[in-house]
Amino acid sequence: MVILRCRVLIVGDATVGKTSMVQTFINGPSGFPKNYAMTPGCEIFQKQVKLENSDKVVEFQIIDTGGQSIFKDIALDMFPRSNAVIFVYDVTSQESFRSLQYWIRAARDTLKESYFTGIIVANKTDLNDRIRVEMQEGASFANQNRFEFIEVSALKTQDVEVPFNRLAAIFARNYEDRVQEVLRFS
Ligand SMILES: Nc1nc2c(ncn2[C@@H]2O[C@H](COP(=O)(O)OP(=O)(O)OP(=O)(O)O)[C@@H](O)[C@H]2O)c(=O)[nH]1
Ligand SMILES: [Mg+2]
Repeated sequence: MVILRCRVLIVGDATVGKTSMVQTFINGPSGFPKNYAMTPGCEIFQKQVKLENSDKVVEFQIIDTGGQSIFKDIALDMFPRSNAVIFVYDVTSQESFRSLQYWIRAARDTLKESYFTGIIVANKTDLNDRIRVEMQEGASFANQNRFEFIEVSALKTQDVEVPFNRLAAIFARNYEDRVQEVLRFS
């Protein structure tokens, strides 16, 4: 069995549901926090994802950052130490969607682009009657930035594992490509 370690940073404005998404991914529906508790700085979690039809396991080190503005510098410090970034916005908040431009620019400024995989996650899709950012808008923004786009609801534990499964697949494929490259030149 091959274990690939991937450090993934979760960023986005305060209250978009970063912690809720991470907790439901790790612990299932019971992980959904009952009350809002801002993440003070950052918290690190670990979870393994086994790839289908493969001997590979991706071990995620998940860095859940606090989106409140006083913690932004802490999140920025984490970028160079990450292999992948999940950018989260809240579908009921235009402002959280616009903020992704800031987070993406920060990522591009500090990460070596070739080693950085990004995914855009639209959270709180259960709040259908309060949607302010249409799915199409999110999807085309992700497309312009060459990131994948995934809609989730942490509250309903709906599709919270999808971003991590996608990252695991991309990460394993990049690893295979690098192995092939090394073999070609050896
Ligand atoms: N309706 C709904 N509410 C959600 C969802 N995800 C999170 N929330 C609520 O949104 C609020 C903020 O959730 P958090 O997960 O703490 O947000 P965060 O992005 O980690 O916030 P910071 O740590 O301050 O950056 C809480 O009251 C959650 O209950 C969701 O999918 N649907
Ligand atoms: Mg949080």
